[in-house]
Amino acid sequence: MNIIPRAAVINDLSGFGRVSLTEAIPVMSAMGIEVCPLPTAVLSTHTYNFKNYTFCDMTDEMQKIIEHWKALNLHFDAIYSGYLGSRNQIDIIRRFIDESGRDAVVVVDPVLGDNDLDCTQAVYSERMRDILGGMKELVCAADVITPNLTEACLLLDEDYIAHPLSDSELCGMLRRLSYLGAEKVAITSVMTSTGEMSVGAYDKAENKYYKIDCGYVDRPFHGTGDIFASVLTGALLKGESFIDAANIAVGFIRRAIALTQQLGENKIERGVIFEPVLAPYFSGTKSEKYYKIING
Ligand code: PXL
Repeated sequence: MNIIPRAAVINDLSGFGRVSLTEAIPVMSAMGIEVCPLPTAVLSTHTYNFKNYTFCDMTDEMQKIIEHWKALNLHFDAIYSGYLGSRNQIDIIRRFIDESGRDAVVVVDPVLGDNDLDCTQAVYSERMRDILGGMKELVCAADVITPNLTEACLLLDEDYIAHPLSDSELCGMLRRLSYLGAEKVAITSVMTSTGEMSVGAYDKAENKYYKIDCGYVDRPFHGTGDIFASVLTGALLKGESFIDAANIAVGFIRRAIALTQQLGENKIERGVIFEPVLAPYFSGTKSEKYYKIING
């Protein structure tokens, strides 16, 4: 461990729209983590609902950044990846993990899309099929994975589940994802049969399955998956257990969503207003307990 836990955070930098690095850096820094960003692309906005966004691919730079970090002999306590734009980038990150991730916690947020619609696109576009193939390999190298429900179905080659999930369906899906290799699995954006939006979590070592209640969410909010994975990684680095780290992440998102609704931010592509929540949240406030064991 470094004095301040250090994380290599591999994600895109989207100028407007609150996703990826513009969430990971402030959130994890506020948690007391040293964030070393490895940008996969630089965009004017994220790609959801915006037209004519700019996109600068950073693949060549990524390789150079990694080489320089290697020369500096940097030690990372976590390697955390999000949006990767090509199969080539996935291979670069896979090598980076193999070479420098020996005692780092490896968190892979397998960003592939959201909602059934995106799922369909992901299966039919050749580029996305390539990325999906790469992601399936990358998740094998992870200690922790955080797919949303769409991504979970894609990784498992299963049809998207449009109906609310029963606890046993959720547990089955968590278990099947864990067979891909990661010890700890969280599935976000799960509508459960009891009506609440939830995160499902499974810790293989403990053999316990959890459902974390995200409260009432009246529409999809953009960028919450990135916040979830960022807070989770930060909390793991601060020594929290997996379930407590996931619970802290859900608690933070619940507050950001509540504030976003209260302030009337009504464009889903702008993401959730998290900035005013950030400082007080991480200065000693205790998170409420939103989870319960649903198996094990
Ligand atoms: O939040 C996922 C994400 C990350 N990066 C970019 C995106 C999206 C989702 O749309 O467009 C560039």
